[in-house]
Amino acid sequence: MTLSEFRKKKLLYVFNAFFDVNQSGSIDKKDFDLAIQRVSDSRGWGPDNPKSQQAKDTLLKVWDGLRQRADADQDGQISRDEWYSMWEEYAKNPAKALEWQQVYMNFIFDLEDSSGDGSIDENEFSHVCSSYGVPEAEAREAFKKLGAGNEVNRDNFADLWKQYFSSDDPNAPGNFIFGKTSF
Ligand SMILES: [Ca+2]
Ligand SMILES: [Ca+2]
Repeated sequence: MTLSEFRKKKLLYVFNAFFDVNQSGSIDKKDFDLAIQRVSDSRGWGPDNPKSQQAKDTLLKVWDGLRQRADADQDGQISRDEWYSMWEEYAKNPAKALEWQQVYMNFIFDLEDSSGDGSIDENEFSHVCSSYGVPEAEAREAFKKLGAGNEVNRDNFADLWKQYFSSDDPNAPGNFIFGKTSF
């Protein structure tokens, strides 16, 4: 299954908005250092806060897993093409996601579930999506398009996540899981 242009656009959005934080055109350790800082700042966690340390451990684990799997030419950078081919592999069998992909999905879920009650509501969702650059009104519309009602629990989230990264259907509800309504 080759990567459609539509799926490439979705993958590129996540690459740019969530991973290539310093907008250098590739993903490396520096992006993760910035991401860790950004998450702690947005939550108001000081460096001594255990949650800050936890976010750091999680994101460094993600970077390690990503680098080991995706950095085909081993130059310490994940290029766009390396990113695409990794997700192309994922889409062949989303049920067998790599460990870092699961860790990252749970990290984003926990980030959005700021009240920690095990589900994400529209306010929590739009708050996090807009911190990654999506206009709030668009994120609110995206939340409705997820078709999950008022709350998205972790199981729904996992199903929608799989659709985002593997579906070519422009109407799949999972396309909206990062708050974008069009690509
Ligand atoms: Ca970068
Ligand atoms: Ca590389």
